[in-house]
Amino acid sequence: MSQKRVVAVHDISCFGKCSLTVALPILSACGIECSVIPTAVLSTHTGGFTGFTFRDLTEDILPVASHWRKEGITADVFYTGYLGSAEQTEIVKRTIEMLRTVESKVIVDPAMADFGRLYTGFDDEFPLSMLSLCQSADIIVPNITEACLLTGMDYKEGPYTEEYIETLIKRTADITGADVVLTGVCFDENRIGAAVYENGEIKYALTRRIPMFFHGTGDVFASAMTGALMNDRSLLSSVQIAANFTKSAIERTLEENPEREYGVNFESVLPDLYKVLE
Ligand code: PXL
Repeated sequence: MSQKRVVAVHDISCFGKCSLTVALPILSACGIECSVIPTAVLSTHTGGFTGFTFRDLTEDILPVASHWRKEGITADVFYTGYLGSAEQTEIVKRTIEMLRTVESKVIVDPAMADFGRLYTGFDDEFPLSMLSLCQSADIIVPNITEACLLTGMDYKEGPYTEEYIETLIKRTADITGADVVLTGVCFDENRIGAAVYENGEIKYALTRRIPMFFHGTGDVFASAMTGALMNDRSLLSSVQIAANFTKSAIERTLEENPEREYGVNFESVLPDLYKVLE
């Protein structure tokens, strides 16, 4: 069987371990060829830093796609994350339409918000544009805040009731037409993970909860999930692998000197991910 290829469409945050600087090493460790379409270059990510630079690469996206199309370059999976503007969501949708085959899958992480708030730089109209991209996806990976912004449901802090999570995930699936992996799901103080909505059924993949927030863990999770899926694991099994991997990366970071804005030490646990998928 030939090596599978993913096209990862995210920004490059030059410092801070998220988006492409996380997706590339994790997908490579999963044995997947990771081609990239960078959406922007920032000096750091936008959470917890001020004064970051932001080079918008919107103008480059369609020319990259046109060149690839001429070369006959396509992918098994298109995996999108942080996009710099509403205009970019439309352009990324067109890019995927230009390059995909009927067999290609589309995974969208609507990376735009957390803790009930949009990330710095996005206005209140942005979630509507992201919804449109989610509607062209096979699988989406929102956190609770993002699912609330996509559906218009009220954001609540955890721990959650099963009723809240099940209503939120069903509404997200209904409005997008995609399978949904809802992250940040916790029913008590001890366990956290994701809910999976697939074929009308809800299942959970939880792991030990570490009561600390680290930046970039959503990207670590979604990249590991994509890598596991591309190694022919089921969606639920991929989500459990990704939850365990993210938890191990957080544990490793805590053992060292935890610096909140600097992301997690996923590099040290990459060999475990590789072994699980072998
Ligand atoms: O991890 C999500 C993310 C990706 N890229 C940039 C971000 C963030 C979250 O804040 O700012 C630039």
